[in-house]
Amino acid sequence: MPRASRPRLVPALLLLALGCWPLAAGGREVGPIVSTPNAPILPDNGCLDDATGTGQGGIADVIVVPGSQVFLDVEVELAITHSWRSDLQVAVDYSGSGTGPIRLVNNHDGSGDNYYARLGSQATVACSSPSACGTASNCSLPGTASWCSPDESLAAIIAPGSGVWTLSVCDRAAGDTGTLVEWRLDFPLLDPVELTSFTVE
Ligand SMILES: [Ca+2]
Ligand SMILES: [Ca+2]
Repeated sequence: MPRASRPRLVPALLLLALGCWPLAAGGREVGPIVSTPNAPILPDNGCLDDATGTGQGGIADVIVVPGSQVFLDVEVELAITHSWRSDLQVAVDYSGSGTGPIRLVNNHDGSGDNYYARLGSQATVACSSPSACGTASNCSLPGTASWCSPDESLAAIIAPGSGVWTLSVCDRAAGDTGTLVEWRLDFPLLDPVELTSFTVE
């Protein structure tokens, strides 16, 4: 799967200043860390007027990343079956950040089935785009997940890593339902960190 590459100096320097460093190095990727709840997204039309799309009123599932790991980036992969994709509202919340829930998906496409996508801040195509999950023909089959950017950027999480990650999914309209089959966290490495010369006094 293609990846845009771009050094992110500011987070790297921030991590240095905090005395931490991503455990992974040398071009590897950490993950995926997988949860397979295989749970129905209940209830139908159950977002409880959740206009912000943070999954309120649906189901929640948790991944706990152990240890004291800190990374530069995070991606969330979704495997959801549904008979009317635009019913879905999805958000992720990380205990280690002060951002609150980050809205990943809200009202993408119309009647298209299912939602298979890998959501990352480095992707240049929005998941709501017709070339990603915005048409009935894309984003619908296992193993063909689009790599695309969510509604709100995961880059808001400055130092993703260890802690509790909660995915919330709800269904915002009556008539069709679905199931959260699986979701994954990935901590991809960006380009090798480029450090320009600087002095510490
Ligand atoms: Ca449909
Ligand atoms: Ca529905």
